[in-house]
Amino acid sequence: MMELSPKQQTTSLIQSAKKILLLTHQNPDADAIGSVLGLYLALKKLKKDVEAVCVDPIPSTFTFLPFAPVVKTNLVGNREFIINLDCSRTSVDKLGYKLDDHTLKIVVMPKNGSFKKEDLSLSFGTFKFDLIIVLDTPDLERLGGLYDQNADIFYEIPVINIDHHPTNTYFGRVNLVDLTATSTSEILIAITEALEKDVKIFDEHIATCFLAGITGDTASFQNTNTTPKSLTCAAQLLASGARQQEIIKNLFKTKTISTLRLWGRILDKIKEEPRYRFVYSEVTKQDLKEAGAKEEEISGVIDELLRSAPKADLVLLLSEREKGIAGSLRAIDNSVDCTQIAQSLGGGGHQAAAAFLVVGGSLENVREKVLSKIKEYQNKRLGLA
Ligand SMILES: [Mn+2]
Repeated sequence: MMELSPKQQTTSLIQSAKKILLLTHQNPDADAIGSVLGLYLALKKLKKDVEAVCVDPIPSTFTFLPFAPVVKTNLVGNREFIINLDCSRTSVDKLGYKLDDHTLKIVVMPKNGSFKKEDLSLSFGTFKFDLIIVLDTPDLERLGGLYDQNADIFYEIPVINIDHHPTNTYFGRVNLVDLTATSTSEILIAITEALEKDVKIFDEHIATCFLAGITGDTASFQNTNTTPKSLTCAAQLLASGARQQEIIKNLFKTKTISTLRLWGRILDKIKEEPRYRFVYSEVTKQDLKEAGAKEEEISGVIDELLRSAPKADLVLLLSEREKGIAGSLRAIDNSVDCTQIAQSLGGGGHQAAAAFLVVGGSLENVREKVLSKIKEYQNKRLGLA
């Protein structure tokens, strides 16, 4: 028998599963949310029990997506814990429980004789889920603690890993990783079609979710990762009723006053490194506070404005976050590989767009380190020195 391809394995695992858990990465982007919601809706049409979890709440830019509130921020009660009491020698007269500080005391009164410690045993019930699908997530750490807190379910339940990041670690039992796809949403179109046998699945909501993912990851078909296939996929989604204008409006055209204020600050701080052909800017916690903006409002500025900097091969945006100093890199010139710089700083991503997070260290220190990494990279690439 021929071995099944990852795509065939994915559809057959989905077909036989009853309760499916969908997960995506922390700090979710349009593709993370679009792929989770699109697949959630598709699986619902197949009458599956589905839960969707992302540790961070959906940024307000994406809450227009259909059924956005179904995505929860935590995973609760994935397995029963069972306390067994052997009653073959002693029978139970009364049973009660009380909560004593943080200890649950289960109180059993025997009918005759007494219970022994050996009569007691502990076990686990079955898992609430029989399949986990991780979307748009290069490694399990990017689930932001969901893996650490629930490691047992990742060992016992089959995991399907669907992604397009070149840094993917192939952590799944099935790994449907397509580096040529613009987005995870694009990969899911073929999966949804394969599942669409007896039941019609595609509708305007699912098409809208997947098109939002493709639109987000290609910056509305501007990025160098835009392929003929992605345009064909987008055409197909539009034909299925995807609400493209609504996507564009929410992803790119709707800005709150706080976002505009914040972007003003970032644009005001642009610095040029003409010799090394890059521009950069930064945003501090103070900027956020004074603009009345949230961390999630930072991200769009690099794609929408900084990338238009002339005579630059790449752009960098540093931001002071709760967790550390975050950096985003974008290639303006096709031959720049942002992953190389991001990886040297502990991050990852794609050729055209990559990111990293430096924990510990002031903005000044991190800036100095990052700038020297970029200069080193450009030195080699352009043969300066
Ligand atoms: Mn993606």
